[in-house]
Amino acid sequence: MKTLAEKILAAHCIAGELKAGMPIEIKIDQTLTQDATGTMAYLQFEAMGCERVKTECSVSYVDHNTLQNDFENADDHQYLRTVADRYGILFSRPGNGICHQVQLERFDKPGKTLLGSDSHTPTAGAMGMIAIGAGGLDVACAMAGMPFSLTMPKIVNVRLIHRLPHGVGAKDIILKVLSLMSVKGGVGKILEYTGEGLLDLSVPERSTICNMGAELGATTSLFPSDENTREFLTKQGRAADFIELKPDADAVYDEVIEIDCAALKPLVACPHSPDLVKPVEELAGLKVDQVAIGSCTNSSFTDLLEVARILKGKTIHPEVSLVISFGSKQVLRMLSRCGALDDLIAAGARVLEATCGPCIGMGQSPQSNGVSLRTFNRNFYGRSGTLSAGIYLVSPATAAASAIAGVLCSAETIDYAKPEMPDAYLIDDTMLIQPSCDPAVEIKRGPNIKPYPAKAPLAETIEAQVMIKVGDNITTDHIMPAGAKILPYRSNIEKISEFCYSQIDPQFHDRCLQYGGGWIIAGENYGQGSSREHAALAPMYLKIQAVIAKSYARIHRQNLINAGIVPLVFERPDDYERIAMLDTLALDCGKLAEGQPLTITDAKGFSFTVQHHCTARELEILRAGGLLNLIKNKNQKTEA
Ligand code: MIC
Ligand code: SF4
Repeated sequence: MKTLAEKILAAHCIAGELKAGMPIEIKIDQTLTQDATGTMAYLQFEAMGCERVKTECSVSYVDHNTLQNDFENADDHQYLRTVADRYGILFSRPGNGICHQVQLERFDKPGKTLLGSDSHTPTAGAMGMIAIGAGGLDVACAMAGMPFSLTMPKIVNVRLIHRLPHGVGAKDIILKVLSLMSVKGGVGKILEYTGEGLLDLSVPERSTICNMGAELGATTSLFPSDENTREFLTKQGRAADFIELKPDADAVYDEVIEIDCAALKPLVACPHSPDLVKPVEELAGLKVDQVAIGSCTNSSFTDLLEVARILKGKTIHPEVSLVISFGSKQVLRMLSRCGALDDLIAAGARVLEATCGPCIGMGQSPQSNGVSLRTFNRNFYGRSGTLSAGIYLVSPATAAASAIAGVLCSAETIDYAKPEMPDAYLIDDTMLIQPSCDPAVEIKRGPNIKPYPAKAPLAETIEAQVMIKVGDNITTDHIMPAGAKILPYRSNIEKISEFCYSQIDPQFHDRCLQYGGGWIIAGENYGQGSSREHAALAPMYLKIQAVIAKSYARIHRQNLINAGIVPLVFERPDDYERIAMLDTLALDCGKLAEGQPLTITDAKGFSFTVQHHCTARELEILRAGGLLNLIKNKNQKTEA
């Protein structure tokens, strides 16, 4: 009676009971990092004093910071290349593609576990593996051979029935799930897909669905490993990696959702949240200024071939700018060989490199008040680089049809053949560098690489002022924005902290310096979105000591703990209303104990109760002033 998630977790469980809500520890087989989170992860890994990585396979990708306006990004690439060579990590060079796409093509294996310092790591769930996003420090620990700690999630069964109609794609399935569950509906859950509808979905299509499970806040999403998986692996020259995996026929799930694919219409997620989903026909006719196709959600060979088939022989609307970024070098070469790249260029597409590009605000910001249709996964406020722009998330077919029409419309009435999986994928691993693992390798640190900031152990009491009060669903893009101006400072916490909260409260940084840090007060689902630990490290650097929120997104809560910032939860959500900016709040940290509520006093003359929900291990991390301190303390004890 086991679900597939339970089977894979049971095979990797090192400690704890696989019962929803209980703390468990699992063995991690594979890790991935990308350049925007990787530099910190490897600095932390180096600080752990290991001779080499202890995983079956660890890959370091360069895909985010590839606009090289100055020395910073190139410095990071050089550090990443040399540190990978030294410690046994495969290095995927810039140009080889977006981490999740390349990982799917070349490394994902059914039945394995993967931990990645990027929130879309669950993309690999398409291959029947448990793939989880985490902060860089957790990934560094996994590379050092430590197990990954998590709370056993609930398992939700999403049953797909019937075939998708023409012009409706995998993206529409996940947008439908988002409309049903919302951006916080997946917190503490694994989504396991079953049903006859999945037989029609190829591994790349499944990866679109798993990818955007991150937008639900889910721990991960998962498909069985079946004949479609065998086909994909065989065509990638990796038939030997295939094993069949599925849930038991009588598996018991905590929740069941059924989606009738045949009844689905093309959908669009409206600004500024991936769950503000409407049917395309409801917004049909909306004038479009930009169309951006690509990202780890929709940049597979078949996705882009579908776009090429819709655009073939046509010219995009004169008032639309169409940009395309490719998932990988494999995708780009295959499109080039079959002539589809020419169809895209002929139609007027502006061809970008195989990286994240506009998805993370690295160029191609839309015009003021512009409407940008994107096949990406996030449309958070400001992420595109233009605060006044509205970003709408759609499928590649809808994006292509709209690029021609100049207004939002679906591809349902366009006559084109949906691409099948190719007979074979083009295998070319020349941009993956095998590490030497030689201790004599010189690790090169340009001036952009600054050390991980130090943090003192938890103080006996926290008595400080409220530095910011924010509402519900605050994303890590609000806390620590990305984009071409800020992303290059990911290896320099002092510098990047200047931009903390800059898009919604430009005074935040200076206020923290003026008052010596303090508290953050927040609403529901605090820290949703990315895995960037910079959204915890920058506040930590600015001496934020604790956050009180109504609830948290999983990865951000863990990153706060790893950074030594106490994540507290209002026992009565109404208390949120009573607290104002600059109130002085006091907490006796000596009272932090497992399962015990805490009392906070507000100098205005009232007190209220908060919970911390921390496990014994998490409390140990907080007391040490963060996970790295705890590891160093333990190492010192063993050496002594
Ligand atoms: C994102 O899509 O927000 C990112 C950039 O890939 C992040 C990681 C980061 O901030 O570096 C993610 O999703 O975790
Ligand atoms: Fe890159 Fe965008 Fe995917 Fe993040 S969501 S990994 S920025 S393509």
